[in-house]
Amino acid sequence: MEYRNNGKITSSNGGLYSILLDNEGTPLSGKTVVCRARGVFRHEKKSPLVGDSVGVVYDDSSFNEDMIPSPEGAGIVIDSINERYNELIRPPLANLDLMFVVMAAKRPEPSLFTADKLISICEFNKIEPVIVIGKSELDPERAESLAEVYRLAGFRVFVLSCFEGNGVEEFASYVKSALVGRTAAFAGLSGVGKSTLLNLVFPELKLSTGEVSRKTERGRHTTRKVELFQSCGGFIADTPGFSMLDFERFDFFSKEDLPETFREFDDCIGNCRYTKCTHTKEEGCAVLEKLREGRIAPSRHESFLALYDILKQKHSWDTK
Ligand SMILES: Nc1nc2c(ncn2[C@@H]2O[C@H](COP(=O)(O)OP(=O)(O)OP(=O)(O)O)[C@@H](O)[C@H]2O)c(=O)[nH]1
Ligand SMILES: [Mg+2]
Ligand SMILES: [Zn+2]
Repeated sequence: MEYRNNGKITSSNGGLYSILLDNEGTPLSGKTVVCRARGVFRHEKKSPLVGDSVGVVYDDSSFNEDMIPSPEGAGIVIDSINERYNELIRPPLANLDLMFVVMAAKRPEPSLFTADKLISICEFNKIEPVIVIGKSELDPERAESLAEVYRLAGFRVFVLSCFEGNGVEEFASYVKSALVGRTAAFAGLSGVGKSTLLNLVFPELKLSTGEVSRKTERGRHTTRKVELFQSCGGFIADTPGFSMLDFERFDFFSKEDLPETFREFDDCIGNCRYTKCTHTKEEGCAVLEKLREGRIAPSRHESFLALYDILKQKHSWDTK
């Protein structure tokens, strides 16, 4: 007999996907199966992503008499991918609602540009960014000044230290309530402490954590793959930390879309002297005025300029 069941992809490994099947009353409902996708997805260049909601087809040969699914997915296949409401290239995830953008006060040195780029990508994709400044005990003043940059822009910000524990409880209760019915991910540079923090909030995960090199002060890419865990009525993902380099290499949206991904520009848009104002250097620009008044953090506007430059070049390649 053939069965059809929907589910969510929680991890992928060399073309094999782990899928948590929804409760739909088929023999394997509620269980995690491992399987491949139909070849047609390869031709369509639309491979399944972690976070995808998919339709799975299987038959009686796919499980034994104890209802244990076949480990390598014999007889089970991903038959359809439901429409995504968003998808990210890095971290590779679909259908994300919430992103914890994690930075360390120190070790590794925070990269505001990387954080701001990640935030813009989230905003463009309607993913709510929440800012986490970790390792605060290493430099409490720096942690506070970073937090101020993002509070000023209107984000929810948590300052915490996994080592000393301050701020962790408040963060844990926020995560647990925010997760209900949603999918969230932790992202940031390698070594900022994403897996360490996830282990504190969800001790049952027992994720591996790594060191930060003393010499380069960079993380060692301990987390190697994106994996979703079910908790508090939702899903949470740990992701591999990126290095600054690999994060710079992909393009995202057009420069015309950039201003709306800076939420502190919202009340300025439409109030500039020129309707085609780029908010980079024009006279009578409402964004630049708000910046001068100290109501936009200088680092945020610098990131805007840097992203604008990248997107401008992208446009000239596209039209060549
Ligand atoms: N000083 C200090 N170190 C911390 C804190 N939290 C985590 N660390 C350390 O930072 C290092 C990196 O932590 P991980 O949790 O592996 O970092 P990650 O962001 O998951 O790194 P990747 O998996 O490589 O992306 C480890 O040595 C942790 O012990 C903290 O609050 N303070
Ligand atoms: Mg990790
Ligand atoms: Zn302007």
